Amino acid sequence: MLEEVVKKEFGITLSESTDEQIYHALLKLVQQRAADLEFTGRKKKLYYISAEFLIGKLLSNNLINLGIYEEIQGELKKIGKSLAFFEEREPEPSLGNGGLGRLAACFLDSIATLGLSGDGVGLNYHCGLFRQKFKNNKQQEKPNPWLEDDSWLIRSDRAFKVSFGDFDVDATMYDILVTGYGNGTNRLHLFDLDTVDESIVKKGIEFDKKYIQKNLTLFLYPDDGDDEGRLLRVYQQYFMVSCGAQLILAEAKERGSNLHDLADYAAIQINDTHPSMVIPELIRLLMAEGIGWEEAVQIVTDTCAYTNHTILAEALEKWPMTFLTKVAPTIVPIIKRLDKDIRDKYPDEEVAIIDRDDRVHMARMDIHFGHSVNGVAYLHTEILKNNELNAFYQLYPEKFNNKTNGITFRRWLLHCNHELADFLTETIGDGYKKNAAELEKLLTYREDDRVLNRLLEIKENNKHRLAEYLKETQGMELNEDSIFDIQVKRLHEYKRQQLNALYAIYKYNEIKKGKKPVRPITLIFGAKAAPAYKVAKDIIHLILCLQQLIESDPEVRPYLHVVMVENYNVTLAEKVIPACDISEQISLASQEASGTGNMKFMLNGAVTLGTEDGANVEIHELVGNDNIYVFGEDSDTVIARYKRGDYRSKDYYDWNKKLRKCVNFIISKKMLKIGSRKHLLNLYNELITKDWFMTFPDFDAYIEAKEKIYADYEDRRKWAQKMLVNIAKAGFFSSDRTIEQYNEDIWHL
Ligand code: 26V
Repeated sequence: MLEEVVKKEFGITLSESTDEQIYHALLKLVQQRAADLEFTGRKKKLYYISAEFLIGKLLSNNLINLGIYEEIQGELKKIGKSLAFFEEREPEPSLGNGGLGRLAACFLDSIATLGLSGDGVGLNYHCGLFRQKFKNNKQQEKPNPWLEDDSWLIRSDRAFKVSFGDFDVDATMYDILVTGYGNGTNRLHLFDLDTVDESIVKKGIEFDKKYIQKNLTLFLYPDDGDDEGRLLRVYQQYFMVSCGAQLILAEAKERGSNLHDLADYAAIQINDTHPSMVIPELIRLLMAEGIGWEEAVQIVTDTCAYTNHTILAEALEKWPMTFLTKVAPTIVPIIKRLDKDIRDKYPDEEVAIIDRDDRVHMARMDIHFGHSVNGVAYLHTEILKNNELNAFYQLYPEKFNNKTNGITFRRWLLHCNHELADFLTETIGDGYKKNAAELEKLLTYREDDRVLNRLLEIKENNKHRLAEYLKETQGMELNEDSIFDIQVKRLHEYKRQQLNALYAIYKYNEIKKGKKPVRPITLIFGAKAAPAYKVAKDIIHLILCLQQLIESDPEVRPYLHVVMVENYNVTLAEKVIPACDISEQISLASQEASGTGNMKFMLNGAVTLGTEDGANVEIHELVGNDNIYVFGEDSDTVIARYKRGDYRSKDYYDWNKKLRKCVNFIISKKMLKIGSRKHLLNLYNELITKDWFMTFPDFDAYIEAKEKIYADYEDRRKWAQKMLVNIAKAGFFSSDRTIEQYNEDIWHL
């Protein structure tokens, strides 16, 4: 198959080809095959508009989806090459920060797999999320360019003009083909400017934020640290939605729409508030086509739907009107008129679009002028309805619905865990690949020692693979006989990596006292902190200092190992997740909207140690009490305490000696010898004076839960049964299920 491509492209045989020629041929082959399978002739199309698509590497997934993985592997083997070599060579497009972006990528896979016509709409960042380096136990950020001459991007001939306040730009649209598993192909449209200039990057990831023509799509959005960065984000957002809206209208017309009937031709899913300006932009464009105000507003409302991904107040975007006036003056009168309409109808200040400080509340605009509002897990949607968005729920109960997140099993099982996938196929047939609910067939093997032993063996093999990989790439020495207890996700206080770090301190002290664990424990962390998020960086510092301390302590090191992997990204996740014994999902109850890592771990046979938060609640319900370890205060307790506003971490610190000892350790002599006084002291003070995400109240329960799960791990047969139940029950978390529900309830494709 590849043989023909190199012949056509280079006029040579495969064995004569260089690695670069083979890589080029692989991309070409996939793109030709995928293009042949494009969905055409459909009336209605979904546009999933999102500032982030954390797609990860695409080669293997595309080969799997196109059903040619084995064949290509064989063809390469014949000439003495491995597919793995080319997988490693492919740069990762890290076009997202975390969960929200990765979800968008899983959704694109499922949309195509289900045979639905739906495209992604986003931005072509030249540098994805920064590459993380550790130096002196601190995080450093480096640019992460991913574009090469040979890449998945295809330059399209669509071009759009976008008018900002002070100048116009000409946008170019690039496409990435999105293959479905055994089905057709959609597209991910990424907009860009030809004038973007990678040479303006200075030290680290700093760059001149003023010169929009040169920097607009240079980076995945920079953090909210300064006003210039925030303004650039608004430029990015308006650029994305203006291009997107023009594309949507042009394509709808091409499919036969007269725009009055736009909602019969297009569904737009707004992924969090980053694309919210698409609402006023579409209204503007429809009015420019001669449609009146009221009708234009109704058309847009019927077409758009909004997904909320977080209840964290700082993530609910509110843009100063001054920003919008500078960036997108043509939509300002529209936003003002929408605000006036709402104020005339509902006198409640809480639901107004523009507040008294002249800030535009993007989520409020989405809820009023979209027909659907969804949360991303059962608990999250309930919290939105009853708390955060209650005023809106009162107005529009019919708009609110839940869509529990999911993950694509193609990437998170078939691709990342070949051995498990093959064993499942041998055991229950391969129906589960298309219909994830069939994983439940595994339950009949609950008492089958051969199956249970094989699950343990596969886990061991995956631990071995991870150990080899980390040794080779990061110089780490993992003990493969230890328990792999893993917490990988963005660094955020609400996710409470600091709680896990306090446990490491606790265990360290116990071992020092002579209380050695039955089996060695390896606590694995992986996390990037937003560059301007100080406390998050202090927590990374703490973990890295603990790593160094324990590494150099021969008394403790044989029993406890703390490792923080560098530059945790999708590619690393694909190696870490299959190797996990214990999946740490320990966010403060009520704060993690859903989580999707929890689902990936479960599917790969890890057992969850978690709070009753996000989708953990649903995991708990599915696997039952015997197959998950749940601890900590519940969301009602936490929400009530936030409402009362009477949490004082110092009280817990004063009362709880065990806790106090661990917290004090952060600024102990041993630690200050290794780490920075400033950062460790900051973190210590943060915890005893604020601890906004309430780690202290859950401390004792967490330690108890950890000890219990480690003890239970020793009954290997029972543990294997827990693994089996987790895998068997993971079917619900296939993003195919999630997408079917979006389509059924919201999109109606
Ligand atoms: C906020 C910000 C603010 C600073 C600049 C960068 C930035 C980027 C993204 C966001 C919004 C983050 C929202 C988010 O990722 N939510 C996650 O969504 C997942 C998919 O629904 C869900 O599983 C996670 O629980 C939720 O935290």
